[in-house]
Amino acid sequence: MRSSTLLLALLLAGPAQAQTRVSDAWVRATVAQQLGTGAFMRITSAQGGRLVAVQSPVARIAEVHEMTMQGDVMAMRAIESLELPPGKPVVLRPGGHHLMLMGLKQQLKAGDTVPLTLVVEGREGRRETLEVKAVVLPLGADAPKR
Ligand SMILES: [Cu+2]
Repeated sequence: MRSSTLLLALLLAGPAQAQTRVSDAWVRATVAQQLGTGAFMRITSAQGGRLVAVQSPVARIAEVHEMTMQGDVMAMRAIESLELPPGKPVVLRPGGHHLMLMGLKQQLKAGDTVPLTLVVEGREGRRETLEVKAVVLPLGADAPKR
């Protein structure tokens, strides 16, 4: 009994738990001198959680953004966290929730790969770190063709 409890604890604590999955990650290409762009993807959290932090080596600042109406104008703003309901994919896409990369250190060209680190806080406050490789798609891209 005791050893199986320990084993379960190790399994739950191990890096292989991967309760959250990211797919179809992409970043919109930039032109020279452009300082910000969006990153988009599908996130599925098996047990539910919240996306609480984002980082990328290509950007000085990375935030989770939502779109809101301010009068007649669509605007975006940073949010503290993004709710990930259990088992239900959350799609980040142009015009909706997205990750904002700001203070870009380099131009992002179509075909490049951008590393992103996502931190998801699960129930009981346990944090999961996801390393994501996002492909850079051309400026006019809307979503990856599958
Ligand atoms: Cu934004």
